[in-house]
Amino acid sequence: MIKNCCMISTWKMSLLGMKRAAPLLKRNVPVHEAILMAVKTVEDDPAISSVGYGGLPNLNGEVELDATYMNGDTLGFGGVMSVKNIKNPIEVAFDLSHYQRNCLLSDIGATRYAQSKGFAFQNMLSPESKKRYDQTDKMRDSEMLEAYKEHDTVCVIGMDHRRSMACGVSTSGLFLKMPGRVGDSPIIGSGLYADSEVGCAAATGVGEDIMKGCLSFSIVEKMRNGMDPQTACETALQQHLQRFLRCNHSCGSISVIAMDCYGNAGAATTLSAFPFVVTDQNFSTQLYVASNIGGKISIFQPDQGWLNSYRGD
Ligand code: SD4
Repeated sequence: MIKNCCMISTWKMSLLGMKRAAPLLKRNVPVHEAILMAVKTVEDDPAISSVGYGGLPNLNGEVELDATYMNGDTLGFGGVMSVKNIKNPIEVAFDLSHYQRNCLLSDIGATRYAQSKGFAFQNMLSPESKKRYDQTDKMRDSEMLEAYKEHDTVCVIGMDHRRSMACGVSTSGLFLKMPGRVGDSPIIGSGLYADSEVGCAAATGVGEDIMKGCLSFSIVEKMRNGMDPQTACETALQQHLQRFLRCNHSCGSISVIAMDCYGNAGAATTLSAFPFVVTDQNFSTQLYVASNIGGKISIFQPDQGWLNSYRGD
């Protein structure tokens, strides 16, 4: 378990955004500002091929995005699903989290809402994402779709000086997904859950398999019942995998992160390497790796040799 944290996020690709968000928390801004900064930095980076601009195209060659925000004080949440040209879906999700009704919008309804509120639009298909689409065989078995190798959805959990907690998630979902397919990321309880009285959890990987266990809610409930975040992440994932085994169903890759309201953080994964980022209460931001070898999870800080050999984002 990692102690004295104020933010945790998925994948190495979130490092720059987390480094930009840390000084905001140091200046005692509300937690949403730090989360939006971290997620938007990932959404705007064309080199990151699984979130926002330059994300992974669907079967029709369009970048179709999902994003959610959950406020742990009010349990308010907002999300957009299957949106195509919204520049920063996380901003729209945050905006929607202020409403009690009509807060999870899809496709054309979400687009019209974003237009009416003046959010920025752009074509999210970068030259690189188009090239990746053009060069990939589209005839693969859709039942075999996996999370993109070594990078995926950005999930950011934060806690501010008032101990308000929140979580933001943004993704382009599975590469070559069916148009209209929605994964776990915009679904509270599955892709994320936030409760400032307890803590937050978030998930990345194959959304259909994450949703079958409502994994983020499952982790938060385990923390509510007294487990520390590391044990809660490992136990929820392990119980979920055992359940898959009992129905002879293979489970896609899944990684989870969590932080409790005391600033303790944890992570678990089905992968041999799942990098994640932690900002501590001195506002120093560090990369960690969760590793699953034969069902045993270890957490370590990677050295230069590990970083040199890591091929993911
Ligand atoms: C989803 N968990 O849509 C997300 C992200 C993902 O490859 O699958 N990325 O299922």
